[in-house]
Amino acid sequence: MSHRFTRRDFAGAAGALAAGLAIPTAKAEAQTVSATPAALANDRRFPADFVWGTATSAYQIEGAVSAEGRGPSIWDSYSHTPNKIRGGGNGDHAVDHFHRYKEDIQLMKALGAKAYRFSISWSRVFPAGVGTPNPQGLDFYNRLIDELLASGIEPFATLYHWDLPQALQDRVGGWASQDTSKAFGDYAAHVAQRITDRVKNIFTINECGTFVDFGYGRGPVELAPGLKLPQPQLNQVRHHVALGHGMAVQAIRANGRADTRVGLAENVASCVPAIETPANIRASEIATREMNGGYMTVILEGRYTDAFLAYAGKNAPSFTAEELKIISSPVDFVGLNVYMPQYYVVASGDQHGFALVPFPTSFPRMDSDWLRIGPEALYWAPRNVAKVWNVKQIYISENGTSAADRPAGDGKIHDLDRVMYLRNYLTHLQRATSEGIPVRGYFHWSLMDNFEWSDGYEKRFGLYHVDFATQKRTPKLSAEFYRSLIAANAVV
Ligand code: GBH
Repeated sequence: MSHRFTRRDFAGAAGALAAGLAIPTAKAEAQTVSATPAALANDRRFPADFVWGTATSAYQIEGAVSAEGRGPSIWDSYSHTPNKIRGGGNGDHAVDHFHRYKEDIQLMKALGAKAYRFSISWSRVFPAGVGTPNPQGLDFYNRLIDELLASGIEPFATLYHWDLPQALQDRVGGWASQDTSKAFGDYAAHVAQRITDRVKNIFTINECGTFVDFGYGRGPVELAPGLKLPQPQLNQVRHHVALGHGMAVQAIRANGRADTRVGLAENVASCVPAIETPANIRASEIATREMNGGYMTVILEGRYTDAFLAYAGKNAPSFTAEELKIISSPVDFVGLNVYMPQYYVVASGDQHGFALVPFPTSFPRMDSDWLRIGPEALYWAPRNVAKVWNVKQIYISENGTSAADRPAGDGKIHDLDRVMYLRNYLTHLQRATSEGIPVRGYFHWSLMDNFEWSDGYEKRFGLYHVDFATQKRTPKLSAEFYRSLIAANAVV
């Protein structure tokens, strides 16, 4: 029997709102999966050994910025500079993960997640970036790693998620100098010696493309250090970051256990065919290579493309053949951070072989202005990376969304928009794995709400809501969705 809404229902609801009464909402439990038909679940299943996890980064969650000998990073200075961060927040306390890591590991366990991607704060390990290590620095990560393993959760460590030691910024201009690439290699060697007995998967750098462009190219307000370098210097920074990645790969190989696997986590410019015609699909492959020329292409091919160098012209970075060899040291896997389609692509008869279609202003977005909704990016990003570079092991190292999460009258967070986003994106990821595209795992960004860089605490990306005043963690509806999905190993 169906209930037809009448004018009176709407009038009643409006009246209740006007009177300030809460309209009863369904309990979160009742809104989630009851029984997924077996046939449907089979069609929508992921590979049996697919790795489901969550992701975070050090400065965004840890707090405890002066604890146990940690040195300052560029994010401490940047976030304490007036007018850089929405709402004036900083990571001094963040979500206090430094002290609450055990509780947070229980949150992962409750999801049934089997992997966790976290980052190590360089300035905890080397307070001045180089020189004398602070032995207490790695103690925290050792405790975290041991607790994860005891809970049946595989640790995936990222060595650099944007929190450069301030001393390196002050002394050599950060990534503007090759000294920082070398220092990063030394830090990677030090960490590899000490954690690879237990950590088998290491990401070198998180999103070269993002922190270089937004930290060194678009200042004064975007990301630390908040610079706006002229093009030639900016291209040189790019090259030094790619070089730092390569030096770290070599350092990890030389200093870690033989079974250590190394990769990077890049916010790949995902190029999606506007309409799936063979010509547009081919164009999206060409675009993938060209639009990722600064990092993915040089890292996976050992050369800057002709178009990249022609476009840069006299602003091109200076580099040697030896450096290109280091940059392209073989990786074991590629991590892709995929939030949205970066470009919609069509075929073109000109010398580029592709054209970018402009986004209409009405293109839908999530709670962050930049976060365009295009679920098919989670198919096309890994599909094109596997196709263009013959990559054999891919992880989705980040995917997720902000949402305007507010606890309802019943204290629950009914983030239907995040559930909608995830259901659709993961449907496209499942399309990829069902076609044999080698995606091995997925890390949801993020485990819990945290310090969202220049958006401060005003954008929430977590599966768990955090009350920033009390540090209380509460599962959102999306946590329940993700738990069900992991349990079914299928889109539910
Ligand atoms: C990731 O970057 C980060 O790795 C992670 O730390 C972060 O918390 C998460 O995403 C959520 O943002 O305003 O149009 O100029 C995501 C990629 C690229 C998103 C740059 C924000 C700014 C775009 N980011 N972008 S715009």
